[in-house]
Amino acid sequence: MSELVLTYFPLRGRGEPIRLLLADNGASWKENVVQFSDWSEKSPVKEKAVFGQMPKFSDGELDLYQSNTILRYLGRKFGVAGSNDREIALVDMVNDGVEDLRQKFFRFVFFELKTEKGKENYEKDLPKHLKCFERILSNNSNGTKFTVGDKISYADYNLLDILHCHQHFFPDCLSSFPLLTAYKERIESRSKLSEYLNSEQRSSRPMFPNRG
Ligand code: GSN
Repeated sequence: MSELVLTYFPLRGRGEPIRLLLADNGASWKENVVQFSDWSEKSPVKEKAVFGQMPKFSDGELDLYQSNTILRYLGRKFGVAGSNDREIALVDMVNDGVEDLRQKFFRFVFFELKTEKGKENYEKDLPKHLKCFERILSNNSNGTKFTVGDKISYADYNLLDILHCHQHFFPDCLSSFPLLTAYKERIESRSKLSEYLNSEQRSSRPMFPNRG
């Protein structure tokens, strides 16, 4: 297998769902860490980036940007992108739903979190979004498996990460969602994933710059 390299800031951020996928599927990858001080309009790594942003993921000669493109690529590479046309479409749909929530979450972290009122409003609105994922789970084997079908998919790694992000700020946010709570615990206890989640490299990587 060719060398897999994730180029990103020293953060979980948009790199983390990719790492969860790689870890759970037993892949070895290299971390190419770009420090914030080395990132500017003039830096070669930014100039070369197709959209001027990271993460970048390299599989041998192939360089990919856009975190969801990378997830879909790795999903296909490791056989975790849905098993037929129906599942492939549903996995894509769930992943787009996670992306919508991630964008709301970024706005929260970078703007709304600055005021008590902003934080309160976000917390009040959050169950409306989490409920959508609870319902997705209940519609697939009564919530006993994954978001789609019988097998984990790249959308599940992305969802697990966005749940972690929310629990960081709102530790009880899943308390009224029994299926999401059990789903999260089930995924976290998968052996390779649990090894990664408990690793030093993971716990030493902050979720966001200067925000813990
Ligand atoms: O999903 C993606 O990879 C893109 N749609 C967004 C990538 C992105 O926003 N990258 C940020 C870091 S992660 N998030 O906040 C980034 O490279 N920021 C530095 C910059 O100069 O824009």
